[in-house]
Amino acid sequence: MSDLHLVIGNRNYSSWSLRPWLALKATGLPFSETVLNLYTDETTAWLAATSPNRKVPLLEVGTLKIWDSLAIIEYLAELAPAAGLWPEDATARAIARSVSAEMHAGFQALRQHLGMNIRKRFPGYPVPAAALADIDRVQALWADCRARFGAGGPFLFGAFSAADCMYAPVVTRFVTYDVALTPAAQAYVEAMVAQPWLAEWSVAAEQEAWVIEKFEATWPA
Ligand SMILES: N[C@@H](CCC(=O)N[C@@H](CS)C(=O)NCC(=O)O)C(=O)O
Repeated sequence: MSDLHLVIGNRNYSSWSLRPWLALKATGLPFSETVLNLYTDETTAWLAATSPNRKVPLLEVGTLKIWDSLAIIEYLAELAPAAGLWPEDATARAIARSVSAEMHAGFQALRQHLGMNIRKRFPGYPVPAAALADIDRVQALWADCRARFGAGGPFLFGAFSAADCMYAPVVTRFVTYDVALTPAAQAYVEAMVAQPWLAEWSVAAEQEAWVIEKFEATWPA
């Protein structure tokens, strides 16, 4: 097998980068990485020359380039089936794929109004009304996954899975913006915050020196 090389963006802000990075960690396979400071002229030019969709994440496997977070996770699930990125049970797997696709395609208001910013804390953040429906839906689907499939562990499908990779940046947003959660959702957030790979990423995000002003929320001033 060729070497795995993952190109990602700023750990503090790049939610799409976090997802496949967690999945790569879950495979246990060795990999190298390039971390880019996004939205600089240099990075934009580099991505235009290197990444088919001009974005991160990008997984390079020899000459093969795989772009898009979910496509990378699917590739890794096939490459390392023993990692159990998708649940073994067919019903659980179908729901895990559904909630992952829903995350990938949706929750625009949540993503717009509560941008990932792992370093920041906004106690009592006034969540814009537009994002509340997304937050309710996230909590409902988390509760459904936990109730139906979560008996074997603290994650959405019990053991850590691709669905947790997909929702990890929502977990960090809920922490950053001090979002009031149901007890069940709060318990899941705490399990994820304690998850060693997400904790490792968060420490690296804290230590990252790059600042992207347009992603720095201005509330409170
Ligand atoms: N649908 C893509 C979204 C990727 C994406 O939007 N990446 C952002 C960073 S989180 C990016 O590369 N932005 C850099 C740019 O547009 O120049 C995925 O799931 O991977």
